[in-house]
Amino acid sequence: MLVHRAPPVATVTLNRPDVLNALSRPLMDELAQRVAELDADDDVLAIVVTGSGRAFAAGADIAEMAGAGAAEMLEGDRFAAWQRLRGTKKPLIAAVSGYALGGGCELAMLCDMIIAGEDARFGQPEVRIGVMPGAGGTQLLTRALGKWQAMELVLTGRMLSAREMYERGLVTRVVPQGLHLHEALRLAAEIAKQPPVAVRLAKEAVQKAFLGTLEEGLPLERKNFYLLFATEDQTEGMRAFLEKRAPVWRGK
Ligand code: CO8
Repeated sequence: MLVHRAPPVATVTLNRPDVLNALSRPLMDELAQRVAELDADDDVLAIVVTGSGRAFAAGADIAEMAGAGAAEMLEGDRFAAWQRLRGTKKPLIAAVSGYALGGGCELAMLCDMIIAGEDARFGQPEVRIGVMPGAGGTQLLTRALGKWQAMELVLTGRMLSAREMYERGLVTRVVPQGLHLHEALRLAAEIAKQPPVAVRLAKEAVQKAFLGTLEEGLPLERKNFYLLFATEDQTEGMRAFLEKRAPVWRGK
């Protein structure tokens, strides 16, 4: 794993190109650890996750899982790293080129935004190797695409292009091949210019809209909205607007 810290942005690069960045357990544990460190780093305000070589990630490491039994899979708590990543408070941006399959597609979907090169291919091919998605694929893809389109992808294992996924709402933006990281970093820098507490609470509210009900989401949105009136950045942001000048954020 390569970590490039360039405050206010950091990039984490999956670096097993020989196996298309297959998400082995050590790789996922390291990814969760590195992202947690960046999440706790006051100087980093947005995190980009990307792949290397021909893939973002071609899924969980099949060689590692092939001989496992059900009890071993259950006891192994392989999803702890995924759960830890889901708790990331700062914006996570997936910069996808090449294959984002199985766990790779799920990792991209775990991120808050997905920037994809024209060459990106998304899919949940697990059914073709006798299993099914296990790190959120059936749930997240269904919420993103709707039942009828998600069902086709999950039951056939078909891949869709970046543009097809953009049209279906899963991809934030498609860019020419080779520019995915550049565009993701540009987006990360743009977000990093915003007041960080507002970004954090707004991310939490959008996540709630995606994962919870309207009854849960509306009160959380209101609570976070009120909470921001306790920040210096709210005072500064509104004052700067009225004084027709650029705000200077303090991050509190
Ligand atoms: N795991 C392990 N090794 C892999 C994986 C993988 N997922 N994908 C590719 N590789 C390896 C290949 O074995 C090959 O290694 P070698 O050179 O030693 O033979 C190398 O990467 C290059 O791959 P290919 O030669 O196959 O390259 P192609 O261009 O011919 O094909 C494909 C590219 C179409 C992407 C093909 O590699 C492929 O189908 N890969 C597997 C895709 C897949 O089935 N993914 C789903 C895996 S299961 C999963 O993700 C479940 C997630 C559940 C949550 C995780 C919790 C544990």
